[in-house]
Amino acid sequence: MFERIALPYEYDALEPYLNADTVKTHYEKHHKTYTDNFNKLVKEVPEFEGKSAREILDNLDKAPADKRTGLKNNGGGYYNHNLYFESLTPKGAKPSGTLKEMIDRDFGGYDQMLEKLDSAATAKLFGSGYAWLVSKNGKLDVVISPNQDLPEGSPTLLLPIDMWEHAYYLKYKNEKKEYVKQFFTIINWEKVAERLEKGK
Ligand code: MN3
Repeated sequence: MFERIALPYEYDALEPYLNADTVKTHYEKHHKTYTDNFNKLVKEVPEFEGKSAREILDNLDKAPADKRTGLKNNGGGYYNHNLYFESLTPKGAKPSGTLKEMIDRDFGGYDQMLEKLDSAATAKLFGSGYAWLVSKNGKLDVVISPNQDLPEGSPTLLLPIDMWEHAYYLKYKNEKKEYVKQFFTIINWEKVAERLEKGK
């Protein structure tokens, strides 16, 4: 059974950047639905018994053809939302240590990285999906993925920005850029650094 992470903060802890209603609906409705559907589908594919969500998502070609889309959408929804909710904290700070050094080396600085994430999230991505900070072969990069897809090429996923309207619309309406700007203030960079260190 795949389970949602327990939220590491209260629903209203990210106010005023993300309001309680948004966090609660996102976690209790959207994330729960993806998780329930993923569990139902995995049960029907014996090959995936005992596999991690990431292993399943990286091996969708081993699933029966009629189950692939469902597994991709709901498995991605399950996996990406665990990453997303765990990436946030009311005590947002700035990156430090090795992560900071890599940001400076690969983007030219923290602000330049945020600019890249912002333009990926608000300009490059069209429709629902994610902008991501990822690492591959020891290098950081910013990429996008549509729907609940994982980024192509199976990189280490460091930070997802959920750009589905359900992630921000209750508070920000069509002000995508404002959502992204506020999102930057509640990122748990320690968690991001931990993912970098652990690798995939
Ligand atoms: Mn979402």
